[in-house]
Amino acid sequence: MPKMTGSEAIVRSLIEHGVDTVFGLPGAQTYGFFDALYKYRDKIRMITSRHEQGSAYMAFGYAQSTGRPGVFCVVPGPGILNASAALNTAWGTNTPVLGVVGQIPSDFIGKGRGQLHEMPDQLKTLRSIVKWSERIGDGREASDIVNTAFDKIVSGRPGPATVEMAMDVMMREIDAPISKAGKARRRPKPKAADIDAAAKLILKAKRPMIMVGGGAQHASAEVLRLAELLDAPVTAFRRGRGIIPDDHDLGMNSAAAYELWNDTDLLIGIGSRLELQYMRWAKSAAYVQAPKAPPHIIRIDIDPKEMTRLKPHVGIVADSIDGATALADAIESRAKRIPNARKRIADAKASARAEYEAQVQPEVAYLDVIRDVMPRDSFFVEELSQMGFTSYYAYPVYQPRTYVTTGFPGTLGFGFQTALGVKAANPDRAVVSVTGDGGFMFGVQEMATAVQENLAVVTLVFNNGGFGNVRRDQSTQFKGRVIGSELHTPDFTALAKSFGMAAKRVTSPEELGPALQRALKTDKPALIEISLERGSEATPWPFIMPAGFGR
Ligand SMILES: Cc1ncc(C[n+]2csc(CCOP(=O)(O)OP(=O)(O)O)c2C)c(N)n1
Repeated sequence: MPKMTGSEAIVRSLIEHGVDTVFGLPGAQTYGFFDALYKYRDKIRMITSRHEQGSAYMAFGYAQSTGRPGVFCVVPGPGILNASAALNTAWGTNTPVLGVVGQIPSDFIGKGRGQLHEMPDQLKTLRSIVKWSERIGDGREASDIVNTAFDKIVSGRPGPATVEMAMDVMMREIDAPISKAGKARRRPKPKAADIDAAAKLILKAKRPMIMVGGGAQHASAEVLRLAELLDAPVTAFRRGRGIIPDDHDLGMNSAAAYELWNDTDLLIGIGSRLELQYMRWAKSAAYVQAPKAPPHIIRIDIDPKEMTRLKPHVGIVADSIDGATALADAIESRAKRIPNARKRIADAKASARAEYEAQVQPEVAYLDVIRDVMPRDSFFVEELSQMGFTSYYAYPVYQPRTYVTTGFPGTLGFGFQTALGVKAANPDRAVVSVTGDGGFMFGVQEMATAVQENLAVVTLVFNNGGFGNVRRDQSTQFKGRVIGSELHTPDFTALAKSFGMAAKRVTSPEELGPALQRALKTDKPALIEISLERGSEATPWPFIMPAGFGR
């Protein structure tokens, strides 16, 4: 067997799994790993971030935009803790991310002597925040443990995992077997009794609605087949956007779908937590575990625990493809198209559009311009901002995986860093990061990464001189007691130029269109700052949480 270091055993296993990019930030405990990356630099591209949160969010962007695992490597203790917000985002959005983490010298682990980067119990801490975490105590185990890690992050409900290795184990030479990748993805078969029960409910329904989430991103064709058998509208909140294009007759954004909600007698959730229906459209803080009909609820989810978190009337534990196919097969010969359904959908879409166009300005005007310029297959990376919230419904999405989101973790600042990973994974497709000034400052240093690696993301910074959402809440709900939300901001265009980026400032949607077009054409990282007057954006929230927060 050939001699190699423990680190090399990990890197060769990553290659076995088809990994072509590793994001990271090196340090003493990962020198061995980076040296192995050097050896295999013709197979794996290494992209260095300027902060570990950037490394992990880039891996997250890579994974969410492709569906393939994203990989990052950081030092232990402060390095992995810096990356932990992104691990939380990957957990919350079921995104397959693998963190390779260094560890202090093996003899010192758990001794509390205060080795560089030591933390109380790294493995236990990580196990409490990711789907699966393991230590590779011997390089000869590396290949098997990496295989298990990949199996964990893509099987069942996908999610993040970490593997850690002590710095001495990383450097130690071993005779290592590299076992082949590729355990089959486990897919539970839908139970016939559940399919029968669901088919009965479907055949009785007069006004069904389908809600898709991130768990159906790979199941466009199967979801569409089911929807077309019934002429049922298909909606999504964030992670499920693009599965059915917004301009398809049956595709509806969430604001439009709300107009049909009161009449809905059957909700079919596919790979979705149904956050929209039971925590946004219903009062957000009201905890209801088992909603009463109407509407009846059918859920297809690969995670059996989901069926107890929000109890459906019929639960189908299956992959979205298998569940939707089984349902379609079961009803195909008996399903009747619902008369007038397509007209009702078209009317609701037009009426919702007219309402938010009238009420949510200037956000909708800016989003229209962006959509107009960006190609159909381009990626839109949202942010926690006025533009990002409005984009949940007012930015049409046409293809799976092209709307990249932080989901319920809601991590301010994830956007720009994530967009760089999206671009690294999709160099031939356009990527726009749409962010507020507050969120952009979380990852501002990664402009250096963008320039160094020529990650041609176009970043739109909507500068309203504050944490605008917080400022509005304080003004309206706390009688104007504004605290901690007014911000001094830099001259973003000058800042971007100082990093070597092209940059421009605009002040209207009319100016943004040509500026965005030009920026896309250069195929280089670019920033456009949009100056807004403080407090000038109308609230996007009535179209997301019509019932408000509260019980
Ligand atoms: C990590 C994290 N910290 C704090 C928040 C709370 N938060 C939500 S929106 C927001 C303000 C966002 O400001 P900005 O990025 O400038 O966008 P704007 O609302 O002004 O459009 C804050 C602080 C959060 N979501 N995530």
